[in-house]
Amino acid sequence: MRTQVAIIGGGPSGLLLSQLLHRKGIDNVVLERKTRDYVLGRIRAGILETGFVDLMRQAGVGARMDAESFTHDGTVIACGNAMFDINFKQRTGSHVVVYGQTEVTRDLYDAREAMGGTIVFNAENVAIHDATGAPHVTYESEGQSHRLDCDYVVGCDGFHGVSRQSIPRSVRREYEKAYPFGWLGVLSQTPPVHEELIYSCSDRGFALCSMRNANLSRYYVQCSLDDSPDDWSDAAFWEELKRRLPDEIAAKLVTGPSIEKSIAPLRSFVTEPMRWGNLFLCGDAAHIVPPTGAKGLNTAASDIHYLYNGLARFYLEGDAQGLEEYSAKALARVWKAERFSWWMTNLLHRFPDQTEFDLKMQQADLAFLRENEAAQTVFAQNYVGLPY
Ligand code: RFL
Ligand code: PHB
Repeated sequence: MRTQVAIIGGGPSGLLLSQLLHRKGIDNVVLERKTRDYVLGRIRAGILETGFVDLMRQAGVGARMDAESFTHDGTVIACGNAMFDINFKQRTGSHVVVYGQTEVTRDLYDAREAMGGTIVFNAENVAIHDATGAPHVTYESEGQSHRLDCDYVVGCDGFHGVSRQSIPRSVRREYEKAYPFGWLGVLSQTPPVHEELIYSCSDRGFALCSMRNANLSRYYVQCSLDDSPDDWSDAAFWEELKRRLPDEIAAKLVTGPSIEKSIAPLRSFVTEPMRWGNLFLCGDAAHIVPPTGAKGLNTAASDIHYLYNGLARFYLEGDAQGLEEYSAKALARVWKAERFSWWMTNLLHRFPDQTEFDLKMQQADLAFLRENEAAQTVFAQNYVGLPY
């Protein structure tokens, strides 16, 4: 088999790139290790920047998102019983959109199917060969070995994928920070406790109130890395969440059975460069942020924006400059999202080895954010997403 662009990974990054390229007449094949249902079963991001929303529309998959998503003009920061609002619209003229990653991925799969795009599910033992020459990808599917020749390989295979590992250690530089806690997340068929998201810090640790729609809520509490979801009954989760929220919010919280419960460790990670020969990395394959600030999926989308435009320029105009600039442009934006996510994580979580001084610094940082309009503008600019 031969294609122009071989895309490894059928998560949101791979599917979005595949859909955008196909609409420009650029042939591509997506190789996904799991099944469609497995990918759609992962409950992850919920907040989209307007840059992401525009890309979905460019990809011709904006209709359901435009009809069913919710615009959020601000967010609440709580600390103990004190709360304040950061108004994105007032500070930046922009907003974010609440629409789950599951829905984004479902819309992309539906669109790929409708256009007759090639997605190989259950692709096993994917390997990239000759990335700096004439590349090809080998894989196994239904017990048979396959070879896919291509001009370019794009690694959209997430943090645990093979693409990043295919770049020699001597070329790759990795930057990493692991945090000493995780997030326990619960999805429940209950109305959200508040119209906006609430990021809450308390003496017992961080909590987040988020949502998917009028009757679907997503909540998180900071937890120990030693915890497993089975250690947390629904009752224990709701009790702990309430204790970490301002009293007036806890009193309004509607609880119900969890329909999903999982723990995600928190990590900051960047690999450089994001291109090696004819292999490009996008999304979680190249970088991870802690979820505080909702930047993971949105940073994947900005990678796709740069790479899609680079590939389109190359195939349609014969100009490789966009591809030459891809790694530097993508990384410049990635590092700013890394900084914001790291800062927000440090601001709102309890750290096991935190000193009295560290606590005072957090409190001063929060007080400054509450009182200072310029600080709120900086927060809002980062949260709604820096320009592409
Ligand atoms: P994904 O979604 O991990 O998809 C990678 C795909 O590649 C496949 N794969 C392979 N396929 C073939 N061969 C191999 N060897 C392969 N290895 C892996 C996998 O099966 C998978 O289908 O990466 P992608 O597409 O780059 O998308 C990134 C996003 O999923 C991620 O950044 C976000 O979910 C992060 N994130 C959030 N981001 C936001 O922008 N806003 C949020 O509100 C937000 N909340 C979150 C999050 C991530 C979370 N967790 C669990 C990590 C909340 C949580 C709890
Ligand atoms: C979510 O709704 O899953 C979500 C929202 C905001 C975040 C992280 C996760 O910062």
